[in-house]
Amino acid sequence: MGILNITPDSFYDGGRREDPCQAIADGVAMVEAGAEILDIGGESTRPGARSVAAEEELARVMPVLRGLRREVRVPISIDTYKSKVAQAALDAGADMVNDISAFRFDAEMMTVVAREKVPVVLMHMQGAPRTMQAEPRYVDVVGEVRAFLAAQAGVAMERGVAAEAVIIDPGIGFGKTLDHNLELLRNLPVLAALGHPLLVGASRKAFIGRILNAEPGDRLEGSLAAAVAAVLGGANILRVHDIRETVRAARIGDALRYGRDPS
Ligand code: HH2
Repeated sequence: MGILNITPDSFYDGGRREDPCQAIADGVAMVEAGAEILDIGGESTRPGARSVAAEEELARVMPVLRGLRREVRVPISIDTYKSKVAQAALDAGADMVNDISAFRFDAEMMTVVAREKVPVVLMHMQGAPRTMQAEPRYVDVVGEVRAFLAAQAGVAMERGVAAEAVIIDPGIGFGKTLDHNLELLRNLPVLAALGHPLLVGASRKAFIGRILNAEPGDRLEGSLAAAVAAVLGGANILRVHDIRETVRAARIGDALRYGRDPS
């Protein structure tokens, strides 16, 4: 899953795509590099980020979504927790919703997903982006994330979303310390055992920077290592900035895990 942020302030690719034509070209290039899903986002949810109004988010993402829909055939995901944005994106040809709040921030979101019968990513986050890194606390991070994802997946399935269309995500970096992130990445099989597709988003995140003492622009190798670890732990979808490199690294992970090169 290629990350296509249309924001001024995302922690890695913010401000790169003020011109929708640039964003569309980047999306096409990601597909050419091997992305099998594109995830379009119009609001940064990095630690400390403030929310933007739905109108602003729509103004950022819709021209790009409409343009890309004409250019690529891969599924397009809309990265939003706002039901209004999700509905407009689905109406314009998006195929799935990536809700980092797993229905917590906008209760209407589950109605939209159920009515439109689209796959949905449900991500775990402790708190909300503005304050989530202040003092993340768990008694048992893996158990708590597992229980939350199982409960929210249950809600989606009660509303008629098929089990295989409910994609779960531990939410690396969302209300988690370095140790919490590592504990989750170490225990991905516990989450995979829930029986839903598993998505992991570790690309260029701060925990990699903490280990390597590196800025976002200098976190490629760390991201690739985390990607391979995620594949070995049972991840089915990797949400990443660097497509070509991650596809190649993940093929090694696939070969190790499944004993063959699936391509
Ligand atoms: N991470 C980010 C945003 N959306 N969605 C899912 N499902 N999982 C993630 O781990 C995830 C996500 C944050 O990364 P990015 O989009 O690169 O940055 P920003 O929030 O600053 O736009």
